[in-house]
Amino acid sequence: MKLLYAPSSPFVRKVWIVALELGLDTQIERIASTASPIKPNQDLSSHNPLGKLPTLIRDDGTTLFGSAVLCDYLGAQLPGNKVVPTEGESKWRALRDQCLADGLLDAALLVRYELIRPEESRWDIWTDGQMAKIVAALDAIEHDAKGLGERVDVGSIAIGCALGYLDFRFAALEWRKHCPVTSAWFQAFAQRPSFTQTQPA
Ligand SMILES: N[C@@H](CCC(=O)N[C@@H](CS)C(=O)NCC(=O)O)C(=O)O
Repeated sequence: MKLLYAPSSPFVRKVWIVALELGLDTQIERIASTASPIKPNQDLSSHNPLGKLPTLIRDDGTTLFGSAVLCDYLGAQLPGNKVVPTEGESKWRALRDQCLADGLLDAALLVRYELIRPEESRWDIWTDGQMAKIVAALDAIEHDAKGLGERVDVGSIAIGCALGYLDFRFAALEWRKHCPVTSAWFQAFAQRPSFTQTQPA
C-alpha cells in the first residue's frame, strides 16, 4: 500500500498513528505529496478527485480517501483489534470522538485557508464563527476528558492529533488554560512513541 502524505497534515497524522499502533506501518510506503484548495496537484487528483490528503493507494491500484475511511480500512486488516473498535459502545464512543476531533480540525483548516485570501477579501465574521466551533469542540472534549483514561483508539488518537495541531498552528489559543483535565491526559498520551514519531513538521 502507498500513503500519499504531508508531514504537517493532522488527518495524515491520525492515519499514520493508527497504522503504527496496529503495527501495519511496515506494510505502507509513504509518498510525500502536497495538497492545496487553490493549487490543484494533478498527481494527487488523479488518485483522489477531491485532491486531499491523506490518500491511500491499495496494492490493486484502487484508492481510498477520507482519513476516517482509511482508519477503518487499516482496522479491518486486523479483526478484533481495540484501536479501531467495530462493536458495542466502544465503537460509537471512538467514532463520535473521531468526528468531534475531525470537525475541530475542519474548522481550524478553514481558518488557515482564510489566510490564503488577499487581505481585503478576508471575512472576520467567518473566521470568528470557525474559531467558535473550535472552542465548542474543546469544551466538549474537556467535558468528557475523564473518560479518555487509558484509551488508545481512533477516537482518542483523533483528539490527540487535533490538540497537537492546535499546538502547532494555534498556539495563541492556549487551549490548556481552558481544558485542564484534557491537558493532563494529553501530557501522558503524547508520550506514546506513535505520537512522538509523528510530530508535525
Ligand atoms: N475530511 C478529510 C479532510 C482532509 C483534509 O482536509 N486534508 C487537507 C490537508 S490537512 C487537504 O488535503 N487540504 C487540501 C484541500 O482542502 O484542497 C479527511 O478526513 O481526510
